[in-house]
Amino acid sequence: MTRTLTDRPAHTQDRLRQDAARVLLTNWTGTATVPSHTLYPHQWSWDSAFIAIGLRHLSPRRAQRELESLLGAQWADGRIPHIVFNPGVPLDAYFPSPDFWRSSTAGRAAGAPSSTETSGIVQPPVHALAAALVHERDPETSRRRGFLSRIYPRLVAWHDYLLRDRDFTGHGLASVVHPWEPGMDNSPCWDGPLQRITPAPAASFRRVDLTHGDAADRPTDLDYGRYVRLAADYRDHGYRDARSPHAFAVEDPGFNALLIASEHALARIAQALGHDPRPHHDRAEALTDSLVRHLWQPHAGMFLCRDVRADAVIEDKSVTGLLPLVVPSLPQHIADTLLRTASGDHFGLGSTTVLTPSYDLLGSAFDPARYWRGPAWFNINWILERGLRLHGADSQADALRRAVLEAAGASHFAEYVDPYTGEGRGATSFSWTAAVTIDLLARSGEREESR
Ligand code: 9WN
Repeated sequence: MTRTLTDRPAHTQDRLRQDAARVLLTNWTGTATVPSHTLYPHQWSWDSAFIAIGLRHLSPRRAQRELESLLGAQWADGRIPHIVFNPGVPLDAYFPSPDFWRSSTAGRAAGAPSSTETSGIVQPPVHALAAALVHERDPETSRRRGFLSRIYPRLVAWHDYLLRDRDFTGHGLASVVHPWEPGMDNSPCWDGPLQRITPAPAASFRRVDLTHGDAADRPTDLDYGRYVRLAADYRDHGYRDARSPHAFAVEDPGFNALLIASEHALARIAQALGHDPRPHHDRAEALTDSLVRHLWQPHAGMFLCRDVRADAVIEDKSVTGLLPLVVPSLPQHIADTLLRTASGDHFGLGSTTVLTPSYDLLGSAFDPARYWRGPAWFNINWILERGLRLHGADSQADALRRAVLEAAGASHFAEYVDPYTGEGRGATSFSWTAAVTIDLLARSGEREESR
């Protein structure tokens, strides 16, 4: 049997925890944590949620501030922007920069803040889950600071925005309107819908990501041109969903599964505040029914994305279709099938892969190195570890936890890794990799807190 990190003496785990803590300390800016000082020098939405989940073990207060600073940039319509820009960072440090998004002017009618620059799109709604976990780690500090009472109405407004302004089909699910919104930018799932988008001319923008990242790992220029076109179109329609053409619109199972997990977390938050949790449970159950009715695909053995504009299923198997494992009241036969698919030939969990890949190992677009087209990501594997445990697959969850810790330490907290070898790719000292490491170490050998 291979010796794994958690079989080693405790000081190895202590060392890993210290190293991970150092990453979060170094990436802290005073109000928030950057994903990476080189590649992503601002605050990112779902990154901050995962970061808070790790930070809660180091400093519950700082974990609360991480979420509070993100929510401080929330728009009046309820959206949480995917980037909150740090005014102290030069414009040319990241593209698209604040002068591209122009949120405070172009987004004024949609309720963008006037004194903070942000992007205009969103990322997966992991925030209520993070807030509940942060509170539950240290309820005393949380109560003293009034953390939940301040954050709860904002989280409710966030979910309301998604289900009010982003339900384009009437299915009761939120759609994403840009490949950056589900957080899996370059997934082969978007190749079909993106074909319809005329790319912005290459000379009209300058990519900064290639200064820090390897071109072979990053999205192509053609894809970037399309990302820019979609974001510019949204901006030019004032970021108002009812008025925007949204040439790209997709119902993504992972995005909606995280919304469900977060709606259940809102119920826990409501309960802690002495409010009625039932409306949140009811909404979570209604969302679960819609997710199953519209995105479950028995022929694939998993959930698949839906191209809203083409009114068609996207047949690519992406790890997003396994993320509903994190939904508590999934019908048993669906949970069982998902567990089989995760460990089968397409994802190889516990057999051919070290960590769950982002995309189908057998898919023709599979690439173990290129962004979201195959590599394994640590936040995604953290979600799956949770989902496995939730559905009683404890030994698989334990094995995945050990594998995440091993790969995180060996890769110096890489942004993502080759799913077969665990070899690190992208940035190192990446914040959410360090954060989920700290969380999984803290939970090793203990029973999970309430979900
Ligand atoms: C665009 C920050 C973000 C993550 C995303 C990841 C990548 C940005 C980019 O980095 O996206 O948002 O420039 O590629 O795909 O999931 O939140 O870590």
